[in-house]
Amino acid sequence: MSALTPLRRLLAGSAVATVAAGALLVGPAGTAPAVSEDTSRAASAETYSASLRTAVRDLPVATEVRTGYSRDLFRHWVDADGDGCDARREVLIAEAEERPTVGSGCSLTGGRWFSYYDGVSRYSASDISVDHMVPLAEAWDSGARSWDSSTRQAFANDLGDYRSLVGVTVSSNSSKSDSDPADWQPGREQCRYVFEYTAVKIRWRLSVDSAERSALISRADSCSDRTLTVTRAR
Ligand SMILES: [Ca+2]
Ligand SMILES: [Ca+2]
Repeated sequence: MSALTPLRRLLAGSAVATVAAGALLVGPAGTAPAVSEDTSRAASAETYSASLRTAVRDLPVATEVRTGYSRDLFRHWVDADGDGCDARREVLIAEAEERPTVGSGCSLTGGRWFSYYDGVSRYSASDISVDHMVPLAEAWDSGARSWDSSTRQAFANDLGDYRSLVGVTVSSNSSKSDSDPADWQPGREQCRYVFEYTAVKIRWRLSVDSAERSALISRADSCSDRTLTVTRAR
């Protein structure tokens, strides 16, 4: 993934982020927000910042409950900004290392993507899955079961933080399935994975189970202790 990707993701998702997260530090074009910006919304956005090792220890611990879960309870791949491209395609376009041609109905032709879970490139959008960093079922277990449907939809289509949705190979996405980091971590870049996973849990105020907490701490303690900053979505 190129170094520009987070900025490109931020810009691509800016309209959604303004609605879902309530605030951005910069305007859609990277400019300072206008003075007239809705200050009540801006004031409601809370930013969390801590070192990775502190952040994993800050995650609230709770018993997880799968009862009642259905993937259908998270409406996903919506086109929130109405530009014809659903959230999945927005991510594919934003993360492409070589931009695909975008045709009618947001069909994607060509392009190149790098899947950091397994370190391989793919040259067709159909070979890339857009993974929910925190799987939908894991989110349900760890807090989303008490959310309303619009919050679950915002989570499942979150373009407001580049870490929430990630384009990876179909095979690595299916090997991950609904697992949390106690049961699955990618074959490479485990530090990046734990950093991004923790950021998404914090962004959505999700809890962890005790095995998950242990796995996150164990991994984080072997990683560079860089600062994790995240804007809360709720
Ligand atoms: Ca769209
Ligand atoms: Ca878990």
